[in-house]
Amino acid sequence: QLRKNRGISILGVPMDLGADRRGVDMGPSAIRCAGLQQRLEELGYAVRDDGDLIVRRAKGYDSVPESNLKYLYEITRVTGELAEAVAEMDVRENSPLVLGGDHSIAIGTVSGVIRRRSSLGVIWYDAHGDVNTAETSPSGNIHGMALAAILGYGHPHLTNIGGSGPRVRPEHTVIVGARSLDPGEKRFLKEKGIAVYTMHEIDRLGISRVMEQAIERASKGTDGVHLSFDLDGVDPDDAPGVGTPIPAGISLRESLLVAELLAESGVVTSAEFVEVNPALDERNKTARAAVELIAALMGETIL
Ligand code: HAR
Ligand code: MN
Ligand code: MN
Ligand code: MN
Repeated sequence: QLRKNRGISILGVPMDLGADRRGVDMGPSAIRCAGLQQRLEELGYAVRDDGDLIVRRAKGYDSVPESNLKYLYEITRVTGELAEAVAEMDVRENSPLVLGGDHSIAIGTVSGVIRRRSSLGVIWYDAHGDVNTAETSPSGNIHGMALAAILGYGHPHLTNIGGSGPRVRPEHTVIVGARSLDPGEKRFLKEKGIAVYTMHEIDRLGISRVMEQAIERASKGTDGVHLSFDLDGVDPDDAPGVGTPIPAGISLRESLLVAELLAESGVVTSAEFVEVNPALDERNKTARAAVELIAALMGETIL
């Protein structure tokens, strides 16, 4: 649990290669600038900032021949390192809090977390599904393939990062906030029976009931839940600093309730906040939203 008797280890992954658009590499720095560490210390946590991993700036697309997987080798290397670093954090009894970077880093975070647990649930908070493979991806951008890789689908380079085999089972995987899914992703999600709470379900049921169901599904029969929070799940009016904004999203207000409900449930054991792009932001608004969300997730309440 993300409890006050545990420490928090922050690790930044300044990578934008999976998004193939400059800017998200500045995400960790922007979130730190927005006052993350102090905020968590005020909540009573022992916070350790492990700094950033090193990401090499590529000259061109490095990939296997005949593949549309952009920057496959460097992404594989960095996420492999991330898996090791995260596994090490758990050894020290610290809850991992990873700052992205583009969403491809989730492959590394989850692969590191799973080493210490027999089974993990994942809540994937995102406007997108990120369940493409090389075959279905319209872009070749690996951030759109991260959840598929975690579930064991995709190019072997991606599915074998920091381990092998599926890291998470479809019945323990929940997507919240989806509103932009490619045709191949829709097929994949239906075929695997993954719970997807799109904006339609959120509007019909309300975010509170959606989260009740999401928490139940991700935590039942698992010994931990990972929150993979893509800031583009939040409505672009509240979080404009993201690479692929999709309108009609979850408000910051509802998103804060999501974080508070997760804190109340006590099931979350690790988290990452990704896709903050300061180059597209308005006065660091999106990074500041990320800090608000992280504080709520860690137990901050209004009263
Ligand atoms: N589905 C599209 C693709 O695969 C776009 C998804 C990427 N955007 C993200 N990921 N930020 O959540 O290219
Ligand atoms: Mn994503
Ligand atoms: Mn997204
Ligand atoms: Mn189960």
